Amino acid sequence: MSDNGMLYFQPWLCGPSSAASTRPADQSDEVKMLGAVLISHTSTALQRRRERCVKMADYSVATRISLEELILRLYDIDAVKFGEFTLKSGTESPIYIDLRVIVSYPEILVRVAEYLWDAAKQGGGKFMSVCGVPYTALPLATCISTSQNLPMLVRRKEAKDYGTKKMVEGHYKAGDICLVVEDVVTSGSSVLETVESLKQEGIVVRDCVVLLDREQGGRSKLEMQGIKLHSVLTVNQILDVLETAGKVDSETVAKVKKFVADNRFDIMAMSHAAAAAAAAAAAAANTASAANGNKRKMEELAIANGSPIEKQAKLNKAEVMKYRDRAQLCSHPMSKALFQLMDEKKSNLAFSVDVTECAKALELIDKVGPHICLVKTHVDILSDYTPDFTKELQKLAEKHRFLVFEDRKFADIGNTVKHQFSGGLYKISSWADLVNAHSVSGDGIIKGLKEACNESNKGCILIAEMSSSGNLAKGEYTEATVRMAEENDDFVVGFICQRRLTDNPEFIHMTPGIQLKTGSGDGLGQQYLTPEQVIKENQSDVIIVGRGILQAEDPVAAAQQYQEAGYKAYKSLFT
Ligand code: 5BU
Repeated sequence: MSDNGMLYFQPWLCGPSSAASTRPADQSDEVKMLGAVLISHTSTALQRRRERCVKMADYSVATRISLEELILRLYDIDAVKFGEFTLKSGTESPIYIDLRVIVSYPEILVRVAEYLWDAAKQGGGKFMSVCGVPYTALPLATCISTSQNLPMLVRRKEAKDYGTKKMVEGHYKAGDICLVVEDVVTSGSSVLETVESLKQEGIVVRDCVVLLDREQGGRSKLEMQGIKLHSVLTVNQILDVLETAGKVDSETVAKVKKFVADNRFDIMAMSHAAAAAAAAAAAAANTASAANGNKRKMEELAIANGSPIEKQAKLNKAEVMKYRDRAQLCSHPMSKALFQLMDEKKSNLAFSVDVTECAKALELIDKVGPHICLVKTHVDILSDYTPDFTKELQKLAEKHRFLVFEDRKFADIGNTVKHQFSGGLYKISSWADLVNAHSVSGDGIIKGLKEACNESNKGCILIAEMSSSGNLAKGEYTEATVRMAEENDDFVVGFICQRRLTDNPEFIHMTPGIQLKTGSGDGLGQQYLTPEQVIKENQSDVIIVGRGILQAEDPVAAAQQYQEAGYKAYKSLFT
């Protein structure tokens, strides 16, 4: 398989080629492309094109090329170009990186894939599959798949109008962890489209690997969705290598470097000084004449210094989404159902039915049912509890359309909570849609609870913050709880918290300690905020109200008032 002294034999590309070449004629573009990658090293036309490529006399399967060499080869094949280009975003750019051509240069394709895999591995993640963002990254994902014996998934750009209508091809199961591969990341939106399709199938994505991060906001956007971006190259690295090799003049280098600096909106990478300068700029830019896009960028820059949660909370102000849109995004049936109910019933009110007799509880729930999206129970305070209570509760949940959340606050090790959740007197997992847990014991608690409900569609709410004075759930504890939720988002659907903690629209934020009139607590540590403070200022999603309704002269009228106040505060986010 040697040609002009070059060694083209690449065993990891040989195996499946015959299967790929026998695919039926109606194969999709993606599948055709994969087949083409696998058989491309046999094409004679390609052999001729290879002659344009830099000599690779020393090239062998075992030889790794340096990053510098890789950059030079990418330049030689016109994958990196200088001039005036309009990017997909509309931005004028003096540099254009287009890796579509590398399918014509299998040697380079394989080397790029090796670097991508190295970068992904350094992130420490374990993957059950790999998926390329269509189309340019498909062959890269194929190379990684075949060289690492890692199953590949193909995300369709459009659903087929016949057959399965699936957006993701390949064999997988919910909970599989997939590595997403991309050639160039600018804003991160193409990666997120692929992630969304995978998530809809229950596939978990925590890592994305990219050859080039253009450092224009993609990294932070992905991180906000819980996805870590691993990149092989930066634009500055490419410039340095090409300048040293005499491929570009210093004027072009200066122009491109300025472009990169001016368009750098990766908040995680911002320096203290730049952030301070941007804060001042943000204040100045906060005028009617400032274009919205610029204002948003300035806000991102201005918050680069706070704690991650402060940053997030401020960023989030610009990114509120309607319940209906969030329902569509949600992959977990419980969060989807809850957002749908909130939208349809125009209610973000959860009723905390903290009474001690079953009949009283059921009577109240039946009356306030039309005004609420959720009933929160403390089933262990009912002095006359029998399983009939939960049967009746479920009937009311159907009648009035609300979800049931048992505020059990599990806090033990996984094995114990597994029994507590499914067994004992209350058999909570058989009737509650949602249940909450403290994160203090580590994520074994999440796994234990998940096992207890046997893959049924129950959701877990993690307690990231509390409403009581002097509580310890803050700072690093809260941040670690958010990370724990992100890592277990197939079961954790949200938080008990005092404010919005993450920009991930699939997580639902629920806040207890709500009264229309605040000022005093209850003498036992409870602290109250108003619906407006919680929904409008703190951007939580659900208000949990107990005594504000229970102790009112007319609980139904009070529930209606809380419903209206909570929904009005939500609506005001969009005006
Ligand atoms: P209240 O009557 O609205 O104060 O009741 C609040 C309910 O929310 C009550 O059932 C508490 O157990 C529950 N709660 C809370 O108040 N604060 C918290 O941090 C958590 C739960 Br977690």
